[in-house]
Amino acid sequence: MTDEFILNNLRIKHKVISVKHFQELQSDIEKTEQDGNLSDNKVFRYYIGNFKFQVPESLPDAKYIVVLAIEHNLAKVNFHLNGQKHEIIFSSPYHNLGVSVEEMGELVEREIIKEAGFKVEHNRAMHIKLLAVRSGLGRYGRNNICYVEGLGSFLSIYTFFTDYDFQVDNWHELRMLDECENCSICFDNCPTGAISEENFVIDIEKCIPLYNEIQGEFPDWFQSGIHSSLMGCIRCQQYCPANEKAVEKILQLEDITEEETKMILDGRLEEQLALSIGRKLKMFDNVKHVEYFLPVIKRNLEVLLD
Ligand code: B12
Ligand code: SF4
Ligand code: SF4
Repeated sequence: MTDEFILNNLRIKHKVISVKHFQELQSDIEKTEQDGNLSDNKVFRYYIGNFKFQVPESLPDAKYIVVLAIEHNLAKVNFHLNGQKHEIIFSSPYHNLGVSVEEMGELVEREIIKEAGFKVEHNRAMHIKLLAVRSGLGRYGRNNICYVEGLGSFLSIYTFFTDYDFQVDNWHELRMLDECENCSICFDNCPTGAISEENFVIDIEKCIPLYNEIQGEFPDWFQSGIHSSLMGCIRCQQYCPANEKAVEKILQLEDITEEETKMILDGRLEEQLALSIGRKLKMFDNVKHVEYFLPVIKRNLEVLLD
C-alpha cells in the first residue's frame, strides 16, 4: 500500500528509491538510446539534455529520492467569441496545481521523513517517470504515461533528494498496466500514430505536445482536427479504462470574456487583459511569461475554434 496524503485538497502518493540504483537507472536510458528509441529531435534533446541520475553537488550526502505523484486533473474553460461559448479542455501539466514545490518539500519533511535535521532538495533533471515506475509508485501505460493506483494518469511527478536514510530497498520491474494487455484504445485514438504496436516506446517526433506547448509553426503533416487541448494532448488518456474515475474530476476554470478572446486572436498584448487571462488559466502571472505564451495560445486556439 502506498501512503496517501492530501495537500490543498489534492491527493498525493509517494515511494522512495535509493540512489544506489542510479547506475541501473542510467543503464535503462542507455539501453533505450541503443535501441534507437531516444529521438534526436532538437526540442526533445533540449528537454532531456541535462538529465542524469546523479547525486546533486548541492547535496553530496543524498541517500534517497522521494518520488511524489500529485493529482493534476484536467481543466475546462469557456472562451466567449461572437456571442458564442466555446468549451475547451486544458490538460495538465500546463495549468498550475495550486501547490508550490516548497509546500511539497515541507510535506516530505513533515509526513515522510518525520525527523528534524535532514535536508530535502527538489530536482527534476532526471527521467522521473522511470523513477516512479522503478520505485514501485506507478506503472507505464501503453501510451508511455505513468499510472498510479487510485490516481490514474492525470498527475504530476515531483522528486526530492534527501540525506535521510529510509533503509528500504524499492526496486521494481519496468511494468506495464495489466489493463493494457488486451486493450488498444490509446493506440486507436492517437491522432498522429505516435503509439505503435511493435515498439513500446512512442514515436516522440509524432507526439503533438512536442509542438503545441512551445512557440513555432506546426509541422506540415499536422492534419486538421487532431488537437484536443489548449496545450498538450489528451487523446491517449481520455478514453483509457484506467482513467475511468480520474477523467471525471475536471476543474472548471473562469470564463475568458469576448474582449479577452479577441485580444488573444488579434495577437495584441494589453498587459492587464493578458494578466487576467493568465490568472484565469492558472498559467502565468508575469509579463515575461505572457509574452511567450500568448502566441502559443493564439495559434492553438485558432485551430481548436476552426
Ligand atoms: C520530454 C518530455 C515530454 C516530451 C516527450 C514525451 C516522452 N514520452 O518522453 C513531450 C513534449 C512530447 C511530452 C509530452 C507529454 N508529457 Co512530458 N515530459 C517530458 C520530460 C521532460 C522527460 C520525459 C522523458 O524522460 N522521456 C524519455 C523517455 C524515453 O522516457 P520514458 O517514457 O520514461 O521511457 C522509458 C520506457 O519507455 C521504458 N521502456 C522501454 N521499453 C519498455 C517496455 C515495457 C513493456 C515497459 C513497461 C517499459 C519500457 O524505458 C524507458 C526508459 O529507458 C518529463 C519530465 C521529467 N523530468 O522526466 C515530462 C513528463 C513525462 N511529462 C508529463 C506529461 C503530463 C506529459 C503529457 C501527458 C502532457 C500533455 N497533456 O500533453 C504528454 C504525454 C505524451 C506521452 N504519450 O508520453 C509528466 C508525466 C506524468 C505521468 N502521469 O506520467 C512528466 C513526468 C512531467 C511531470 N513533472 O509530471 N513530454
Ligand atoms: S488505453 Fe488501454 S492500452 Fe492504452 S494505456 Fe489505457 S489501458 Fe493501456
Ligand atoms: S499525447 Fe497525443 S499525440 Fe502524443 S501519444 Fe498521446 S494521443 Fe498521441
